[in-house]
Amino acid sequence: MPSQLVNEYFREEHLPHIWCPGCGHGIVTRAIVKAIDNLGINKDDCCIVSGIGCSSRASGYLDCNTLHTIHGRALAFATGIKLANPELNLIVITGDGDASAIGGNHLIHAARRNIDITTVVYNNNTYGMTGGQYSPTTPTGDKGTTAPYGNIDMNFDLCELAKAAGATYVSRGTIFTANMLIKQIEEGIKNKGFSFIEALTTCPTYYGRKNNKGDAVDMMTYLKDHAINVTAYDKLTDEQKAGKFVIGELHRGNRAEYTEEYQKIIDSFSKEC
Ligand SMILES: Cc1ncc(C[n+]2csc(CCOP(=O)(O)OP(=O)(O)O)c2C)c(N)n1
Ligand code: SF4
Repeated sequence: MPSQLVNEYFREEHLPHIWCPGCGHGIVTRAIVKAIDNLGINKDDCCIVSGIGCSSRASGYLDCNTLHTIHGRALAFATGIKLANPELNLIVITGDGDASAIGGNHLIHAARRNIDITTVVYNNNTYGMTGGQYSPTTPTGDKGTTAPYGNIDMNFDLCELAKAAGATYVSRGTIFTANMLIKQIEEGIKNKGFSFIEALTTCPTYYGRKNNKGDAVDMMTYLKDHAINVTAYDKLTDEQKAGKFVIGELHRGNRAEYTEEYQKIIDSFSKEC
């Protein structure tokens, strides 16, 4: 990352970061910083809120208004901040466990309300921070410390979940397609409503090691070889889609945004008084 971006957006006194060599979380964090910078948003007009996990540590490194909250609750905190100060650009940083296990209900309801928050899920298919337990996005059959014989649960498609719950911008990117990920986060920030970006990332230390995925480079190569852009993906047969996953912009909706609807109620009372 250019030193100008590091100087401007990172709290150098909080570095070095805790991430393992080869962890993909730094690439996602860089994409968020680049998106804010490209959009020309003043960092003091941004509020970054995270839960708990390796990914959620990112909020502490960034020199915006930041809150490192409790496991699964980042969206609940972010909702309160956004309602109190609708002018702020709210960005939530969360892991797949944080967002879709303990925080699953908050995710569903933030999407349902279409509140103007951009959520970036660092999906490494595992609970990294606590040692590689399986999460709701661990593929069926894959191993975790809590699934030593293979996970028998069906894994969530987080983008389908966000879309069904009411998000008005949904996209999936990877740490390999880093420039595309920056653009996706930019689009998410620009969308006036709930934006959901699933960033597929890597945990070589736990998920990779437990599932014989090779080293960090092998895991990135896997993302490169199996990701197909949505325009090409839609033309494939079901057989051709097997083993691949779709990336790109997956959904856009057009609904009233929550803080604006809330403001209308406040305004109607002030007229009465
Ligand atoms: C209420 C509560 N339950 C459990 C934990 C333990 N815990 C901390 S981080 C974490 C999982 C984080 O996984 P994920 O959100 O996928 O992020 P990653 O570490 O993989 O980036 C868990 C279970 C906690 N801190 N608080
Ligand atoms: S444990 Fe996994 S997710 Fe956590 S820093 Fe290490 S590689 Fe990244």
